[in-house]
Amino acid sequence: ASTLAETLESQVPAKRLALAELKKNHGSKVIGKVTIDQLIGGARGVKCMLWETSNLDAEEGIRFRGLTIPECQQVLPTFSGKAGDGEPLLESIIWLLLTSEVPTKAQVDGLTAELHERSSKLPKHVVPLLNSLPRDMHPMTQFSIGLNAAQTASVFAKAYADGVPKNEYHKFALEDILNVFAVIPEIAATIYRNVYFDGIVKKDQTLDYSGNFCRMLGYDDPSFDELMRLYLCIHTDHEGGNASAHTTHLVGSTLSDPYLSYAAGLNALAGPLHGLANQEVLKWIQALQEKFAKEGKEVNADTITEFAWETLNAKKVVPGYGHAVLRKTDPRYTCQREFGLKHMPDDPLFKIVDTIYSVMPGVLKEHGKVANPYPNVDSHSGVLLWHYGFTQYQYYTVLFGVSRAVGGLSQLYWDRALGLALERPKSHTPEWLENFAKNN
Ligand code: AMX
Repeated sequence: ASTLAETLESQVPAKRLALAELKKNHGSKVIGKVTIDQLIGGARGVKCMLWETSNLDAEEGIRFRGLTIPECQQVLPTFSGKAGDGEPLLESIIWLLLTSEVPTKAQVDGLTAELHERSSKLPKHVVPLLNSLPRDMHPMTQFSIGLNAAQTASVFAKAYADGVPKNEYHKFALEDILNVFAVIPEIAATIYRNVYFDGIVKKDQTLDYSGNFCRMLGYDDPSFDELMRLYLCIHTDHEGGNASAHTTHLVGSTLSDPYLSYAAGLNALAGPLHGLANQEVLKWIQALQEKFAKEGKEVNADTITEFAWETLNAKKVVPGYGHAVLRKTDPRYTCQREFGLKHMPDDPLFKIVDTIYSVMPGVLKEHGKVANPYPNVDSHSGVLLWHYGFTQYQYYTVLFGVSRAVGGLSQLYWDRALGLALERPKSHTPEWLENFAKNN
């Protein structure tokens, strides 16, 4: 089997069997308990979701199908064709997340060509609809509207309406999933070009997915292409519990099609405690620069510390720091820092981010509230984009959204292939909890 669809189809029977056996032989085993704290506190740490594509360790960070980010950088095909020579191609990560196998360059090239071909499946009404939206509507709102509007092309929804049997759902889901991957760069680029430029989107399908996306956005710099490859790879997946992935999975469990499921995920990503944090980081740094420029002070460890305390004392969060699961520096932060050291060591904004990193964990530890005082992915992504002239930070979360589609929807394939159930946890009223607490 060498195409993506064939590779996946060949894996489905064994996976189904393994899950059925697990359920039959061990279904009643207890893997955790839930406290009232957890019920009130956003279900932190509650084990209640199956997730194939990646796993997040509090100390070590993310592994995509068992591979750390540095391992992915070593083994996955790159633009030059040689593993380890540059950043992995997004198509390699798509293959890895979906199949759990490291693809060959030929397989990746085949997928690139397939996605370019599928990009013509963007329904004709979507770009005119995007063109009609107000320029001051947030780019994430536009993205969500664009993807929802593209849903008219869903083959899953049509197959369901036509009465396709349940054990075939995944085949139609895969069609939609690959089509979503293929059409979102045009939706995203149209929004960028409309809001900030002339609305014209130019493609170059001789390039890979990320390179072509950069041309569509209007960038033509091989070093920026590499950044986009890295950016799109590391934001794909962060196990199942994060809000965008979980929302996609939840909505998909109602048999809503992949377009509608991921559009819901985008709305979750648009929240400031989640994906929007990357724009908030840039806003925070700009406010800091502005304040100290007015006061005639330079931005250094002392002034950054002062500004951090101002933020905390105003009961606001320091964007880009903290995490619901991680308890160490996010490896997605580290690999972006390494990219910065390699490509822009003297960039002033890069240096500010580095200085923030040198003081913020100490400040947050002293503050004493935060479970994780270290930076997350969003702390770094904006400044790298800024270096290449991509300064429209209100747009940054859209790039995150292009990438997160890959994780959320790769899992959605397996949700349907494994026949996972409608998600429906149990809620309790405060009265029930109080009563329970009295008697236990
Ligand atoms: N600055 C200030 N206070 C913070 C903080 C930060 N960066 N991170 C957490 N806290 C506060 C919380 O608001 C909470 O305060 P409360 O008790 O008054 O409600 C307290 O510390 C304990 O929270 P926690 O257990 O450390 O974090 P959490 O699991 O509840 O939330 C997260 C995790 C990411 C939402 C939080 O750290 C945060 O708001 N960070 C800033 C926003 C951000 O960077 N988000 C991006 C995360 C990555 C992503 O999804 N893209």
